[in-house]
Amino acid sequence: MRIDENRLEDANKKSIARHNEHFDFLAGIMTNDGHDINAILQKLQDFQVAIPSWALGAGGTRFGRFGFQGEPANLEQKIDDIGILHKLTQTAGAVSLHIPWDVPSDYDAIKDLAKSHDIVFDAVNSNTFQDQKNAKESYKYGSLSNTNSAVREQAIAHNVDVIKIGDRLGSKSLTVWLADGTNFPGQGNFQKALSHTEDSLKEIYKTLPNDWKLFIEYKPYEPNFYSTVIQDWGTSFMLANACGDKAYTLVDLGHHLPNTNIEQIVSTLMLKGKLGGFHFNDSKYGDDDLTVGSVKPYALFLIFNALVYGMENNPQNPYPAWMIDASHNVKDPLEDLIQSLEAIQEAYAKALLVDQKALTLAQQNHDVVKCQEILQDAYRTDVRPLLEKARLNRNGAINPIETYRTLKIRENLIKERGADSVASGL
Ligand code: RM4
Ligand code: MN
Ligand code: MN
Repeated sequence: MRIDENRLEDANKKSIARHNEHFDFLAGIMTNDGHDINAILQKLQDFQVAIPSWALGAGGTRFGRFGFQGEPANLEQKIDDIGILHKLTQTAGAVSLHIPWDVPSDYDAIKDLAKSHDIVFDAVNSNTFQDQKNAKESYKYGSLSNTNSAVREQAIAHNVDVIKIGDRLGSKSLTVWLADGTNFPGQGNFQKALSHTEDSLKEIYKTLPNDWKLFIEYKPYEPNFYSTVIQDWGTSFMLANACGDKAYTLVDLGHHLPNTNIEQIVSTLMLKGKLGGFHFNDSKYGDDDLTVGSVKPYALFLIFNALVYGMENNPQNPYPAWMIDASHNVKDPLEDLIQSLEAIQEAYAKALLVDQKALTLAQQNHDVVKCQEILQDAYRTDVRPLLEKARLNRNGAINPIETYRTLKIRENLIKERGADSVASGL
């Protein structure tokens, strides 16, 4: 299904007076404070986040899965869902495919469909954490790190295939996330596992087209609980350096032990020009994959503050690839994604309000109180009217969730696809 322009406009008409009032008030304050509103709006409008093809249905846990009705049953329908998100929010202009969960059957058709929704193909993701039907070798004891060279070769070949698939779609990057690790002390040899992984990544890297990037994701634990081969940003950074200039670290917000200072990691990577990709989500305990900004919005703002600083001061770091990597157990996936997109834009807008000059001065003067005041002044600003304006400027919805509900989108999807359609993914 597609959103009818006229109905979207009607929905906006109902909120426009309220929006104008709020926007004018905020614009007045911002102008007095010396901010260039149009420049900030342009940055918000340009900020596009990829939606993972595996996040449009119910996620579930290892204890169970509670489906949603009207889930997208194939790649075409997934792209249609992202089209709905993009139409409403104007910030979801990309899709990130997980292979083999979402292998296109007709490449031209899928490219045309994405184009018709104004969606581009972002990073492609390989999967060597599950055994596929008829696979010769098993990943039970690891993939790129496996002690058995036949398994490593199969995993390398899969990544090479994923690059080829992505290339046909116009993707420019491959994300590698490994489940490799051990569950028990003594089960594996740390040094051998790391060396094998490095060698395997180098093999994959060799086949990367010149204008592509390799993103190496890290995660401290899960599915293995004693050790993970690429456990932290340092290991990922080391492997990226070993591979070469086109290899980068990918930060997934949920892939850190509790209380890790992620903004400092972001800063270090950008200083070294090695922050390639970013997976947004939120968590309380681990890789919880919750809605962005739902648990720790201030931490998200501090991370964005580091990202904005890096984007403005680190030309050595390429523009990062942004993606939401979340899972939906109890919310309608589309509503959950709208909330995540809103939280991302909100944190970004607030970070753009930080008075960088004043902050530098306060830091130089060791005025710790002032430093905190500057950050929190930006954080406490209600930037929602700015987000509304950015969406309106691109013909999106003033209030995406409300519009989603007014237009009865889920009800329509259920009518179209039925109550028992199931999306592929985890
Ligand atoms: C992992 C990781 C990867 C994602 C898989 C599905 O925890 O975050 O990015 O590809 O989940
Ligand atoms: Mn991830
Ligand atoms: Mn994850």
